[in-house]
Amino acid sequence: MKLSAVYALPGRARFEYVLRGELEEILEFMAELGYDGVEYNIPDPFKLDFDRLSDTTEAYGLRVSAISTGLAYLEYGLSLTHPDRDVRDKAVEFMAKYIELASAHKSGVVVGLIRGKRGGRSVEEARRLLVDSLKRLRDPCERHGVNLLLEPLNRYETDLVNKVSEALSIIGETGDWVKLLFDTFHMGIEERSLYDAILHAGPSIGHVHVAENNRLPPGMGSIDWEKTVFRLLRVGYRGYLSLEAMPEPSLKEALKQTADTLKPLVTSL
Ligand SMILES: [Mn+2]
Repeated sequence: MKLSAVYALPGRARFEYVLRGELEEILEFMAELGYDGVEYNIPDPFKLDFDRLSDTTEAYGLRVSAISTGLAYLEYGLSLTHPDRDVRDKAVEFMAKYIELASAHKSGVVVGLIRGKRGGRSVEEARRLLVDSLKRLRDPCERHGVNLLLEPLNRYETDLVNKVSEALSIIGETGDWVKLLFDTFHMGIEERSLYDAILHAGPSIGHVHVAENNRLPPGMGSIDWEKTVFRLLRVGYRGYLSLEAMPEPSLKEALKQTADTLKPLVTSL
């Protein structure tokens, strides 16, 4: 397994659980701590010199671990289940562009907040729109060798796909080019047991976000990380553990705390 952290590219939307700041300074520090990759949360994939971003990342010996898309939802209100067909089309267009960018490092593209919310509609209706929009992305995914990463989120952030079982049922309809993104913070809220939920998700897990039960960096809460990592290994997961937590007590300490907690586990087990 490899270590990564989510970095948000500049934008207007507030999203507290990511790294922000001078990119090269952060990349240099991550490289020193033994991180392997960085996950970029990109507000607008059309307004970005991704080649340059990718070159800068590689210059520090890091890879792009994933591309996350929550800022496109927060800044532009784009969602794959929006009641307005034009907005859904725009969201699909954004996703296709993210997929193209992700092809450079064969990293997955996250379907988190951009899935949208039910907002008074039936589960069936919102779920059908989600499956339809995801299916429209199958071609670009296959063409670029990229997976989508469907992330169950806790009930306070969305009312559409909160649990592992719900994500697995969607994946059952789309096919396994859609993988499950397992976020330890969200699953600690939604599942009876975070650790058993890893076994339930099994080989569908395509990416992992790490944060404590209190959304602080690993080592500053009550999650048993040895058990978490062991369970992930048991289901055959070999991908990234990507930090998505409140950068406290400071950004650098959050990165160090995470590396100190997880690096010994991923290298020894
Ligand atoms: Mn997450």
